[in-house]
Amino acid sequence: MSTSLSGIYPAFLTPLDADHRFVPKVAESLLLHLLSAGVDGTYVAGSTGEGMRLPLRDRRALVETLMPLMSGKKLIVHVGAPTIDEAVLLANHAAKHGAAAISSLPPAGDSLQVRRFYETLASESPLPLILYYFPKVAPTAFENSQELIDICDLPNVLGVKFTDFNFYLLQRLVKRGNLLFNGYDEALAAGLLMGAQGGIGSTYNVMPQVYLKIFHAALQGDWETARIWQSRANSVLDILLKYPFFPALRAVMARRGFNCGPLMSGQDFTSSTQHDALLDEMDRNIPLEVAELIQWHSATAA
Ligand code: MN9
Repeated sequence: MSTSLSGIYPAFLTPLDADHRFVPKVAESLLLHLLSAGVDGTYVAGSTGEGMRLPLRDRRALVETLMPLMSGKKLIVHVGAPTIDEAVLLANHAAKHGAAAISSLPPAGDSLQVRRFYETLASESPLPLILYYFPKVAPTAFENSQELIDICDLPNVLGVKFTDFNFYLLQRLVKRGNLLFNGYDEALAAGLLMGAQGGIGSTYNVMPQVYLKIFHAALQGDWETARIWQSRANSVLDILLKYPFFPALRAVMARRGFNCGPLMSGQDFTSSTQHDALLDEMDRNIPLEVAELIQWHSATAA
């Protein structure tokens, strides 16, 4: 039912200037870079893209900027917002501009409010809805897995962006016919092994080619190759996760030529020393195979 949206989707970083204004030019060049690496599309304005913190105007501008460049690849738009009305508005906007699907984090509140929110969004959205299961960030959204399964059964719910390590639950959802996107980059290979049809991740911005290797190996049932590339990806994640994570992502992308600016949240390194230490550690410890594949050039190399 749902394989047309399978594949590798970077959780797009929203480029901002020093005044937190959206910078379309950088967004365009980042998108073209990711598409030329071979990704299947991109997922915008989610947790990585800080959709919930962006003004609606910029969330619309993001879609309008990227959509004309997608050349057949899929745009998934996170429309999660403080009110259901805003989410529905964004869903309609995404549909009007040719996005492939919408997605939303659960709203704050108890599981009844979550069900009502998803019910309304699914029924009012012209585009299919991808739920966002992220218990670490929304621990009270579902009281048990049955509640998640029941929402998956609603009309117009296509699948789940699954950011958790409970692969048993992931597989149960796959078996019911839902499209599952693995959410933790650290475990893409494991998610694919258990039946996920793709992945959405923040560090796909940094090394899309590595996640594509994992995905293509998995498609061929070559789990040994998938495991090896996952292990290499995780050596990079080991570095990034030692630092404030979203600032680290932005620093690494800036080094790659995509200056995404500050975060809406204001989160930053504790000092410029910490920033420099991250890049230095990347230069020293990024696995050779990854450096070669993504063309990571160390600052000190000739
Ligand atoms: O769901 C992402 N989650 C967030 C996707 O960004 C909050 C992941 O890609 C993680 O950032 C990544 C690092 O833990 O796996």
